[in-house]
Amino acid sequence: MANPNQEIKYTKIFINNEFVDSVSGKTFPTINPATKKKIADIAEGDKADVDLAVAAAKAAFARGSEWRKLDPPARGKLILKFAELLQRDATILANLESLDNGKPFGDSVFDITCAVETFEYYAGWCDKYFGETVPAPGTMVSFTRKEPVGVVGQIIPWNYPILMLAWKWAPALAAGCTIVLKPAEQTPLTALYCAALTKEAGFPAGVINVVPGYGPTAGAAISNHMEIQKIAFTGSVPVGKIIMQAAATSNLKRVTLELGGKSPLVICDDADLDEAVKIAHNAIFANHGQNCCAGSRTFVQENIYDAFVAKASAMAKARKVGNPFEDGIEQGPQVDDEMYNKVLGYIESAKQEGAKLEAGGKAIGSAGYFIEPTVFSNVTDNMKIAREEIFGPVQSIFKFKTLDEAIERANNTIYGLAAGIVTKDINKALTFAQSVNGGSVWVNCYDFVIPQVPFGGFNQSGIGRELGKDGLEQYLETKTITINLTSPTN
Ligand code: TXE
Repeated sequence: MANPNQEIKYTKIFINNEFVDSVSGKTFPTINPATKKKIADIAEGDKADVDLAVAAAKAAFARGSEWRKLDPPARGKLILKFAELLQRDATILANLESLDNGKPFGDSVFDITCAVETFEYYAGWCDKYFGETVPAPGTMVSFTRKEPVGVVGQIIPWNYPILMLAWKWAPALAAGCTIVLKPAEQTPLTALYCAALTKEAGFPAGVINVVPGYGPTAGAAISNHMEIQKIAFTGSVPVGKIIMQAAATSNLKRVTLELGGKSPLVICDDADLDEAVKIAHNAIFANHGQNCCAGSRTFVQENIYDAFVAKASAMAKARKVGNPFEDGIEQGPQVDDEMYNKVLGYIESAKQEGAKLEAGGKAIGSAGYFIEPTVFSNVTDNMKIAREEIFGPVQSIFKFKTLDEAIERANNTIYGLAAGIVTKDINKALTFAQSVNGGSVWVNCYDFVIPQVPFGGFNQSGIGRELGKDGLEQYLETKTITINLTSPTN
């Protein structure tokens, strides 16, 4: 049952299977965005704590350690055991997620289900990735072997706290790496709870470490660390660039980045209008618009434009916004005052630049960070809301004439995370899918993300892929072994 009074059990840094205070003794508050009230004080990790966590992860990864000696099928079973515990405590975790992040309780339950599925999927990979035998001349025999990259640093955002943790931990553990994770400062609660569950599942000490704290301190200590071999980051483009620079100037650690987007969703005039309106609504308003692959540029063909705008506005006006723990609520508050002010700023800029406000457009009350589901029509390509990631509940509707024009405008962005098209014409669908710059393209659907399929961005939306086999490979090194036999093999 949804319970806003969920007990907060874990507030400290998790290193070597123990919860400890920060070396500095400092803490930071985590805030409930629905009430602006403090939920708990959390131990604030910094460089000294990251150093301890990396030392623990390094020891856990040492040759001959319990973790390194664990057979691949046993590693898979351990990951499955952890998935079972996540499922057992799904309600507790969903309460913590909704308290910390503000998303409706039902959405939190869904995220936890997706997290469980991600661990189950990668548990199966532990004993199923192979090297290759390579044709070599004469007496030479060459083959490759996949090995874990080692100690990995992972920095995650606040929009899908437990799901982003799952996307990071599951492939890293399947590959046999050890982990130092920093959750976002806005949402540390579920990561700390998950840390406790890894101990209960039986992961050896040091395999998984969680250091809550701020980006420029704890985050920077991870990205600059000389003994972390890979960093995986999800967050903003500017921080992605800082992390890549830090990786380059420290020890050339491997880098994967999952950054922002300005994803186009194209609605053709042959589409079923009601279905198209629904797909476009969910594409932008899911998770309060705080979604890296949000369909934040809705392109609608000219002869259905007015009808689409009318229906999309009606749907936005009907969206239920309120207390995330109440039944039937579809949208809670934005995550914090910074995002709240940022989104309201974008709404103001759209009004000033001449977009037509069709729905919403302002904050709701002042008790929490609530913003009305907002729709703008007559949005043009040069407006600020057309170019920058808003990360809030703001639908921007553009008008187009031909598919070629829509494709060109869809690609006119620094990003390239995702794209969608709604049409009954397979030719249009495939032409679009093959021409648009985006790591995921959805036809007659949107946001279909499952553990089996790779996810990630073109251009400044990131580097590398998460999920699927591609996601696993980011945590593996290829080693080539060559043997000179005493006599030719053929
Ligand atoms: O992101 P940050 P913020 C986008 C979205 C949003 C904007 C800003 O457009 O409006 O980013 O959000 C850590 N070294 N996305 O400020 O700062 C930080 O502590 C190392 C898209 O929340 O990138 C947190 O753990 N780490 C997105 C994480 O980076 C640093 C999800 C993300 O924070 C750091 C979230 C530093 N110098 C926001 N500075 C997506 N791709 O889904 C911060 N961090």
